[in-house]
Amino acid sequence: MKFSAFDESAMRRALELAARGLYSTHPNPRVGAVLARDDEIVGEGWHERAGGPHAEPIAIRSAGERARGSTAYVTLEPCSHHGRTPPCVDVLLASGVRRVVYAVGDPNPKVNGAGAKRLKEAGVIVHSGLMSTEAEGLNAGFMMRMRIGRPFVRLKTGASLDGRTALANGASRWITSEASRADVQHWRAQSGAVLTSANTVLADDPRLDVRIDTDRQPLRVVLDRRRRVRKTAKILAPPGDVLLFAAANRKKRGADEEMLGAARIERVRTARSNLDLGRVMQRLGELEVNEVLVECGPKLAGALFAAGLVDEWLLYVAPMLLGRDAKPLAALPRLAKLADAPRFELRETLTIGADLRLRLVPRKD
Ligand code: AOF
Ligand code: ZN
Repeated sequence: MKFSAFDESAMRRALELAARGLYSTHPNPRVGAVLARDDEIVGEGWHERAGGPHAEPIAIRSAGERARGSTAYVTLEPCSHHGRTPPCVDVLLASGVRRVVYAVGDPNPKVNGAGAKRLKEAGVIVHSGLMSTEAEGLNAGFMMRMRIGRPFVRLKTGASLDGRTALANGASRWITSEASRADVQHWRAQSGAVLTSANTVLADDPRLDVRIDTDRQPLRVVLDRRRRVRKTAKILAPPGDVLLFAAANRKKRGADEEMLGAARIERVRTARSNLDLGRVMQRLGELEVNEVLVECGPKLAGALFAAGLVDEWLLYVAPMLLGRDAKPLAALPRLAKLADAPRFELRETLTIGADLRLRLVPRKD
């Protein structure tokens, strides 16, 4: 066995440290590092924000002279490139670390194995794969963006026991309890962008901002194919940037940047008279969004499921009934047979205030 019980506990600690950057490292990954000698932790560090130091140099500095001959536990493969900061590999080598254990490789094309290679070439013992599932989970968005160019998409919906999300007249606010709405704040805070549709903006006029104590607001994104959102919509008000996606129009194509108040408008092509959701997500990837939280009604939810663009689904269930005239969770084409029904794996259930929160992932088979 490559890893001892101490290795595991040190990596667990590094993951704990990495998680401190949950709301702040965007667009960088959350990374933690621990230095240990003779099964004793002698240094700790975590990456707080892009532009600031990486986890490894902080841990090395906190260990001082004790870094020499130590083992470094890092939740991500140490970087080998000159970015906003110098390569961590150089810092590790200069410090005299003897062994490096990392959880997962860094899929950033600028690193992608080169960090591990340089350490090995310099004679450092390198082991990887310890607690890789946990480390992947912490940076699911960064990993996905680096690998396939688009962000990790998390859909959030609130529904009644009978799976209804809004009355027929559109009224949908306050179905779930205040505790659930407070919980949603944490998911927004860890997202690079929060996305909704013009339908939701017109029906609910949400702000979709973060109101817990963080100094970063996610980009707010509205899919507004037909430019129905007005300047007075609350989502356009500060704080934070707003981006509207509208249908590409062949006629007027000026060089001028289109704006709606302070919000920027970008044009994307349509696919079967809806905005091409794959394109939208790819564009958000280009804008360095790692995680998108989608808060929307049945139409967009259905389209995202149909496009295979939901990576995780947070479903808050309120103990109430809304009846069959109320709106469903997702507008899907009529199913001819049960075998065609989209199915999910239940990853977690949690009681939140008076509600139940389900965390689901689409079943791939
Ligand atoms: C590490 N340790 O703590 C982090 C790493 O612009 P920079 O210089 O901050 O570089 C960002 C890239 O470095 C990021 O895309 C990812 O590949 C890696 N992040 N690497 O060894 C860290 N945050
Ligand atoms: Zn680094």
